[in-house]
Amino acid sequence: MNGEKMSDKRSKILIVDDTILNIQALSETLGNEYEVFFATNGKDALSLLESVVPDIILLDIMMPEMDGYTVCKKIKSNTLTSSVPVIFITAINEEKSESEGLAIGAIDYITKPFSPSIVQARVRNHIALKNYNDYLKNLSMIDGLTGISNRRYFDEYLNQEWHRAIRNPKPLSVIMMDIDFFKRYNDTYGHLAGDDCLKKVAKSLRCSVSRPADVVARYGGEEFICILPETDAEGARAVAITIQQAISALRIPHENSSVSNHITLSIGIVTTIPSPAKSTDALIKEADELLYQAKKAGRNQMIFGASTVDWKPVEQSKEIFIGWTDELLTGSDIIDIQHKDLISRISGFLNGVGMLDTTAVTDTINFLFHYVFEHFALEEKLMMQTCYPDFDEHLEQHVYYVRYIHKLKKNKIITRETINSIRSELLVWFLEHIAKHDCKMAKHLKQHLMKKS
Ligand code: GH3
Ligand code: MG
Ligand code: MG
Repeated sequence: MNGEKMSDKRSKILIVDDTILNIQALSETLGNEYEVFFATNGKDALSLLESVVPDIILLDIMMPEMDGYTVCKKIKSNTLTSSVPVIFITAINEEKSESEGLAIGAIDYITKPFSPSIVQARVRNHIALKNYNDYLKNLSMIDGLTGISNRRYFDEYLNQEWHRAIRNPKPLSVIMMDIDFFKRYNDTYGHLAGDDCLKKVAKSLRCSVSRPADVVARYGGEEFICILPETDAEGARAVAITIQQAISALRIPHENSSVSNHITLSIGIVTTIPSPAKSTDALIKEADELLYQAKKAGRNQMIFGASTVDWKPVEQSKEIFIGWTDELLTGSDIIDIQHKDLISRISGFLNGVGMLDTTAVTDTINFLFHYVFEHFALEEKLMMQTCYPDFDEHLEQHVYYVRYIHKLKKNKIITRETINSIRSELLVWFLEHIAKHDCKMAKHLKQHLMKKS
């Protein structure tokens, strides 16, 4: 668990104010005791928060473009920053403004001109309270027997890393593990020995993951789980092999195991690129199913997921067949025709890309992106005309893809990475989008037509 001791380092404060003089005055008041960060507008503050999570935020209300209330709402709705206390520090000395500020999640409200000693005291109290809350939260997130993170912590951490990966697309891997024939172990050596074995396994797992962001947790009785953020299938495979070797090296005798004379694990591994169309529940379910397959196939082995993305450079990979299947039919002719056409063009392009020169590749990609935008526009028009109730949700997905494409297009030179991205992220997302969201939309369109006729 990433729990730093409370007194190890200076607490961090973020000051957000459009008046430099205010920032200066607050920095002088607090700079000795804390590490101070600042931003002069809401947008900069939010982008700073993507890399630094402070212990407290002092937030002005009246700022051009984005006011303090909006900034506060965004901070509170982001899982990475929702627990950071926000204090409004403002010239608006009105009851209504204060109660609104507190209602959207601020912990305190200080009016300007402020008294330095009162600001110091309030900030100190709120940080102490936050540290204590964090401490209690950490306690409730550690497994009592093994001392590693528990399932609660894992669920929260997975959720956090999942959303981080959606904002900044990167693969994420999960390894699910279960001790083989552990009931027999208890029956043979007793429950206390069983507990001791679980502790040894947990310690060994913890030593097998090396990156600071990797987390190992006890998921249930003799079941463990590991999350590897920013890790592709190759990386996850390497970690799983290290784990299996480490457990084997423990040489914990298990004379009644049918697969070995010492303790072994069965393992399920999934790698995915998180997107709004997918869910953490589905990811865990898949890992669990793979683990079950490993058990069925004889235990003491690892099985990888089918959705595991092939992350190798395009030149090394086999021909990819991404064809149309009738499962993708939405029931709306015009949309189906475009989907079929798009998929066949993208698939044809990806398979033939090795034979094209740079200009042809660039032209084709630009054409395809343009086609996708046109197609989205058509869907959006149909949804609007028919008052589709889930329009917002659908539009959000389109916006996500459009942003992603714009990001790809920013690189003027098409690289192998761009092609890989299209192949392993964008296309996979499109197929999921069609299967889930477009089919739902088409159903609505059909009902709408029937009502009209
Ligand atoms: P499989 O290879 O199919 O996983 O078989 P298994 O025996 O490991 O699985 P099963 O689910 O049948 O049994 C799990 C056992 O793990 C039963 C339970 O007594 C034991 N167990 C679960 N939690 C603890 C614990 O905290 N301490 C001890 N000593 N044993 C535990
Ligand atoms: Mg078991
Ligand atoms: Mg769509």
